[in-house]
Amino acid sequence: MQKYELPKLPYEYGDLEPYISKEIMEVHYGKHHATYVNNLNVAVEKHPELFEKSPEELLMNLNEIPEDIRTAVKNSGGGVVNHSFFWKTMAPHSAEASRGKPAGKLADAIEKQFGSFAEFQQKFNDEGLKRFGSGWVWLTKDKSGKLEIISTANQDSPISEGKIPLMANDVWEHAYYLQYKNLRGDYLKAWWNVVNWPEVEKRFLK
Ligand code: MN3
Repeated sequence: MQKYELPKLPYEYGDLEPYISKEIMEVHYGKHHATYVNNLNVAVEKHPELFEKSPEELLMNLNEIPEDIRTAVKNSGGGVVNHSFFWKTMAPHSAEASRGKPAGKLADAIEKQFGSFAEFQQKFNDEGLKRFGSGWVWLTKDKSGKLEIISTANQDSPISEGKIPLMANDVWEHAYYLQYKNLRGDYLKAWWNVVNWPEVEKRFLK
C-alpha cells in the first residue's frame, strides 16, 4: 500500500516574488497542500485498495467512491490535485520567458473564443473576483477542444465534470491574503506575471 505523497515544488519558495511572496508559498505549499495530502491519506486508509488509483482517478469517478469517504475524497483529493496542478501552471520570470502571453495554436484558440488576449484576461479575472467565498478559476477545454473559463467552489475540480483543465488560479484567501490582504483583484492582476505559458500550451495540445 503506497500512500499519497506531497509532490516536489518545481521551483523555490521565493522564486515567484514579487508577485507571490515567499511567505505565502511556505504556508500554501508547506502547510495547506501538505494537509490535503495527509487528510486524503487518512480517508483512503479506510478503503486502502483505493491507493492503487491516482488522486486524479479518484476525482474522475467520485460516484464510485464509497459513500463514507466520498466527501473527504472530493475535498482533500481536490486539494491535492488542484494544488499539484496549480504549482505547474506557474513559473518564475514567466513574463520574460514567454513575453507574458500564450503563443501558437493556444493563442489562436484564445483569440477565436474570447476575442483577444486582453478580453480573455479580463474574463478570467472577473470569474475569479466574483467567486464568492473559496474556490478556483480555470481555463478548461472540452472533448471537442473548445475553451471555457469557469470557476469552481471549494476544492471542486473540473475533472470531476469531465472537463480538461489547462490553467488555474487559486482564489482561496490563503493564496493571497498574507500579501494582498482583502484585495483579491490586485492578486488576480499580478498573477499573470507568473503564468507558465509553455506548460499551458503543452496541455492544450495534448
Ligand atoms: Mn490553495
